[in-house]
Amino acid sequence: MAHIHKVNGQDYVIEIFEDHYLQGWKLEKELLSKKSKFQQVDVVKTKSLGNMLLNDNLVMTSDRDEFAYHEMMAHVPLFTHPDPKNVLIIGGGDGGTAREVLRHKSVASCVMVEIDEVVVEACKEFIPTTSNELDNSRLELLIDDGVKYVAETNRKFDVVLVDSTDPIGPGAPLFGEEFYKNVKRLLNPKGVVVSQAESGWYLKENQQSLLSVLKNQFKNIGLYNYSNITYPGGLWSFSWASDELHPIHDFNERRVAESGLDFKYYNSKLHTAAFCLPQFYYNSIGEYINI
Ligand code: SPD
Repeated sequence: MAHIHKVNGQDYVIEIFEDHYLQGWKLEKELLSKKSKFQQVDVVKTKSLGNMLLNDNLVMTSDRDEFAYHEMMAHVPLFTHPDPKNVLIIGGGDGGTAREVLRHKSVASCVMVEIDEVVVEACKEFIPTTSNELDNSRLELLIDDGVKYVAETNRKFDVVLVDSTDPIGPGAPLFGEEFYKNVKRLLNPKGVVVSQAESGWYLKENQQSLLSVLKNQFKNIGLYNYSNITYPGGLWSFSWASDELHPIHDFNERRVAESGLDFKYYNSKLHTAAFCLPQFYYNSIGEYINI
């Protein structure tokens, strides 16, 4: 069951974050509540943000602002890599990241490894905004453990996107050393891995730990930010790690215009600007990054 709280006679779906912060949205309807093998999965309809997916009572995506996260996760690496053909998504069961990846014509194949089938089915039924490309013929959707997949596969990828939950439950190993050693092994020489990297407002220790893991494996390390409504603190981050590719020096903004794609959040100016961080970020994670 989602956490529902009554205020002034109205029901709100709430997220209690790390025992010290609570945020909520006026509830219109509970659409699904299911305990999977891995986590509690809920979909609710809210008044202001449309349908919303929560895993273990933490908001994962909402109709209203999902585009910001998924566009920034996919297009920054895909417009930097000179010719991204093979993409791997770890997690991403709502389908939003795959949807954005598949808009790139160069992408011949996208493998997505999601551990929880209940999340995929829930989004297919109730969140078509994100899940509408999950049946695309260029997408190979595997219901499997991403940690195991990267340890065992011999396939090679140009871009790996780690679209994980928070580092608790099934998401925890996706922030660890072993996982990234394997990711590095399956990247092509110009390969890049972009990961959801939590927030510098409330979760700086998570960012420090993820970036120190990446710094042990890769040469070019960076963090870039975007703003959203649903995640605690509003300002959220992605990490960048690659041995060869630099997200600013290797970015050719003409490719964005030439792609003919239109966006709701991403654009070529933001691509570069997103890597400029507030000073408190540099104070916290400056020692791990060189972009
Ligand atoms: N605190 C929420 C962080 C969740 C990040 N991943 C969301 C998945 C969206 N595709």
